[in-house]
Amino acid sequence: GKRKTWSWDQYLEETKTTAAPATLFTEAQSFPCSKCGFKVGMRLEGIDPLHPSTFCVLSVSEVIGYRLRLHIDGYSECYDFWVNADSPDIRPVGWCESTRHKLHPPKGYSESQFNWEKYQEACNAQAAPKNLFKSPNSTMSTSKFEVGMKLEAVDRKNPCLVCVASVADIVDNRFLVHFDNWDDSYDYWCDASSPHIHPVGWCQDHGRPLTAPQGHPNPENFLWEDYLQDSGSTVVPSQAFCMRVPHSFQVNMKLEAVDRRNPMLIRVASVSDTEEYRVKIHFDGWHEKFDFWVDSDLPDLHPVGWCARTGHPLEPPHPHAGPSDLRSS
Ligand code: MLY
Repeated sequence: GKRKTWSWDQYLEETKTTAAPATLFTEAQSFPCSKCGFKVGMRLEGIDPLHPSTFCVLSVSEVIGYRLRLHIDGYSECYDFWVNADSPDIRPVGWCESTRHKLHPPKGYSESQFNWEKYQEACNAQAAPKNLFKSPNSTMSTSKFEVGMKLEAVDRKNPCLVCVASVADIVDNRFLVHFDNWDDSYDYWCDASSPHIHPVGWCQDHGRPLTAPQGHPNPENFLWEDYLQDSGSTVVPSQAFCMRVPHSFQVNMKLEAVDRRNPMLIRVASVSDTEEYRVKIHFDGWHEKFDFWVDSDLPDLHPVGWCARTGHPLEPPHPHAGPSDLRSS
């Protein structure tokens, strides 16, 4: 049959629903104010999503609208990942050297052997121009955070656990939370307003269990005082924490969201449930068993119209018998 072009206006009217107001979204989720200048083949440096403490050599593999598929040079395509063009997780060639971060070389190169100039020559590749990268906005300060300081943090892979953690790195307004004696796969970058981080003593004050470092001799009776003394470390001062206010998304509000099973796709979506700092995302027309919880500031959520504005295809609601079929004629 003939297929009319899908439109948000018509869909909102037919379903008698409303778009989540653009003001509810963070800057990283909102309409970008510049075009994406990245081109396939350009090289850059950036955070490996599976190892957030590691910066690696990346190439742009695909550009769709304002989004990039990035490839970790020398590794399988199965590790490719998508970011928005203004992601703080990507940096120009030479950034690691100038900020004294270790750069993880492409597979097959040793760290001492790797040299960007020679590598670019060998690959006949261009470095992504510096002006394509978002310049850091210094709205929130990390000045009270120092590498090595201790805190209590939610393990986002096991969100019911609040654990002994350290500040492992600081870049611009963000720092890397690392869980003591665990590998870096649990690490995450956040800023001082994150609801997932707390000062030392928070669990005790709130009557909640604190997960001790891995291998702690007496995890049931972990004592900060002893641990700080034994490790010779200090704590993040409590004034450094400035937890943001809860989001204002409401159930049934519509938005555009990246499909996490196939992250090249952005779908028509709804908020199906809320918590203070999280929203449950439902893909319209799909079974609710595919709904999932995310932090409300996830950069993969966008206001209605984001795809049209940035030149990205938008996947309309899954067509089955439902309100969206009313429009077929
Ligand atoms: N069941 C998981 C729990 C890991 C928790 C790690 N956190 C504390 C950083 C496991 O043992 O792998």
